[in-house]
Amino acid sequence: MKVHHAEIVISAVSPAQYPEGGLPEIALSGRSNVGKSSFINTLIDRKNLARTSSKPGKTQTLNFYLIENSLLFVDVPGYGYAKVSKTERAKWGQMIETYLTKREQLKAVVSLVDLRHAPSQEDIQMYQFLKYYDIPVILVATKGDKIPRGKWNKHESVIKKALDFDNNDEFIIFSSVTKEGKEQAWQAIQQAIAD
Ligand SMILES: Nc1nc2c(ncn2[C@@H]2O[C@H](COP(=O)(O)OP(=O)(O)OP(=O)(O)O)[C@@H](O)[C@H]2O)c(=O)[nH]1
Ligand SMILES: [Mg+2]
Repeated sequence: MKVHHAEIVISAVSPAQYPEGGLPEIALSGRSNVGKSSFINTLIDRKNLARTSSKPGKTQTLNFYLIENSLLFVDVPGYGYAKVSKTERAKWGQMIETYLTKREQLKAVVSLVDLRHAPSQEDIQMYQFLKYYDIPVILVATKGDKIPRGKWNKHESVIKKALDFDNNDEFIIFSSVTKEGKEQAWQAIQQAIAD
């Protein structure tokens, strides 16, 4: 898909600020630094609309990006950032849980993990949480450019096994550097919106 128009609508801290209009939403979840913002930028062909940084834990709000006036990407703050206080972590958990379980126009969650590593405990929890609530998941394994192609299958197996992956879900190896998996990701997103 070629994106001509993309803009940030709001950085929300509470449900009252979520955009109205009922457009379908696709949320991005994953540990801090896994590449959520880079994924959005790659899909919409922008360098830095969704802010990326070398500083993990930077995205602290739910950031809604309007794409082609037809759908919204919701950049969710990353988990697993050590330097966050317990209180902040609990607040974060509440905000995400409310959004993920109550938002009617949420069509799917793109759950990102790092292709290089076995999933963390939090990655596993997030995936199982989404399965429990029957929220459609698109699993995206990022930073594919950092692993030689010949080893992709092995890494994919490790991730699937740890997550107890449901083979009905989409699994996409992705790279924001080479754009690997970009078209597959768009297809999965459009499918999720159509369902
Ligand atoms: N080599 C490589 N680097 C990547 C890829 N995706 C992201 N990165 C790098 O990883 C770092 C973190 O990327 P972000 O997109 O900011 O990660 P995030 O998940 O949005 O992080 P938070 O907002 O802190 O939760 C940046 O330095 C990116 O350039 C990828 O596919 N390949
Ligand atoms: Mg980010």
